[in-house]
Amino acid sequence: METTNINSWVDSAVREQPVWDMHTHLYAPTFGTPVPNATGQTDPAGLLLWGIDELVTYHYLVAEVYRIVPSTKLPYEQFWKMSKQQQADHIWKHLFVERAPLSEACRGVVTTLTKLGLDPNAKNLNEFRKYFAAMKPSDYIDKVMKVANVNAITMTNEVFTDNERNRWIANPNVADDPRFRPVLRLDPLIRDWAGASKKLADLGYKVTAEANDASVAEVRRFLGDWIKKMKAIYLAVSLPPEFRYPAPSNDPVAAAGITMLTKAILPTAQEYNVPFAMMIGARQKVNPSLGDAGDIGGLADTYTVAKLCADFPNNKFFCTMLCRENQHDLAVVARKFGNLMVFGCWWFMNIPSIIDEITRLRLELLGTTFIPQHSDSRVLDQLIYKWEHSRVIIGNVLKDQYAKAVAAGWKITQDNVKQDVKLLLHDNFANFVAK
Ligand code: FIX
Ligand code: ZN
Repeated sequence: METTNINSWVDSAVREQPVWDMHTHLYAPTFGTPVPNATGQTDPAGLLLWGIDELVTYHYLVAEVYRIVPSTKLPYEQFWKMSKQQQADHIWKHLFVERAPLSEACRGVVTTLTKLGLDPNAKNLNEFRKYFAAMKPSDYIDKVMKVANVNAITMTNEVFTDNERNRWIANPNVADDPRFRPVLRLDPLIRDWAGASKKLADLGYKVTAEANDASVAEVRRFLGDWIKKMKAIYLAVSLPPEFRYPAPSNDPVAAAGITMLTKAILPTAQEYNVPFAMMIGARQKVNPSLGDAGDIGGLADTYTVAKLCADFPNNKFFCTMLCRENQHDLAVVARKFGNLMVFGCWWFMNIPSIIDEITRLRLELLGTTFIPQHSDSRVLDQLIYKWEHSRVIIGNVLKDQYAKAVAAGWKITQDNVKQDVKLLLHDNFANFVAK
């Protein structure tokens, strides 16, 4: 069997297979957009971000520009007081005009503009602003999904954030857009029971600061209410590196979180037959002045994931981890538990050298029984570069793996390649969330 045939089969399969993007921070246009556009309707607190100024002020690029113009020269407060356009002009000048855009986040902006038919070599953003201002958000979503070949966008719906929750309360049909799927995001329930319980009490749930049976029952009612309201396809949390199950004995905050996880979240997830996604390893606000860009990762505990999968065999778990050193062990844990679906190259893992490494070890340990990537896009147009870049890497890894299988004597067909790619880019996720 000619390798060139197989390689061309892989190239066409990864290019032609529509992706169901399982984790993004994108929103349907009904959630409002602050971006100037052809409809003339903007909402300063709107949640759908797109266009050049949002692309260039992505928090990854804010972090990177502060490595060039330090806060001693441009105090953080001064930067955050600048308009979005002024922030974008500052970043464009220092990261794109005055030096080559070599980081993954910078190259992503270049890829996106090129794939949209724009010239990324412009010295300023004026022409790009005119291009995006002429777009209507919903039409532009269709355009981006077509260019990126993404046929479903999974949202992150932060029920503990007032701006988002109030949009759901004002319009229960706010997410009725077939291109988008809701996910109930629950971080405070596990990370900060004290804060979460105050918010729940304000919403009329009879909880107290005690993570006792009465509070657990009310949290289950809250979860049921919102799973139904959102039609959530899974529940999700981001967890710190020190997340442990069972909880350490001397940590009442962790103990309250584990109580809510084991007595409220997982039983309710099982009751509604929705998976629970754990994104583990984010140490938040280590440089709070950078806002969303101020987090780092840290070594987490894969045995905790194994114990949860073992103790809750009727729950389905997604898991991704933020530390490179956790990736091999997490794939080994997935070999032991069919109720665990490992996914994505999350955040600081989402760079070509590490995507290649993680995808290779996952294929070698798990075959095609994992989800290689999610985009984590916060700005709609990022779907274009995040999937363009990842399709190339996933394709290269698959080519090598097929070549090894063929060298071992196995005969491959083009249908096999298409089926494998469909599993990796779409069906492994679709099947895992199916009721
Ligand atoms: O917790 C999360 O969903 C993280 O993905 C985000 O908080 C993070 O800022 C991000 O966008 C990473 O890519
Ligand atoms: Zn995310």
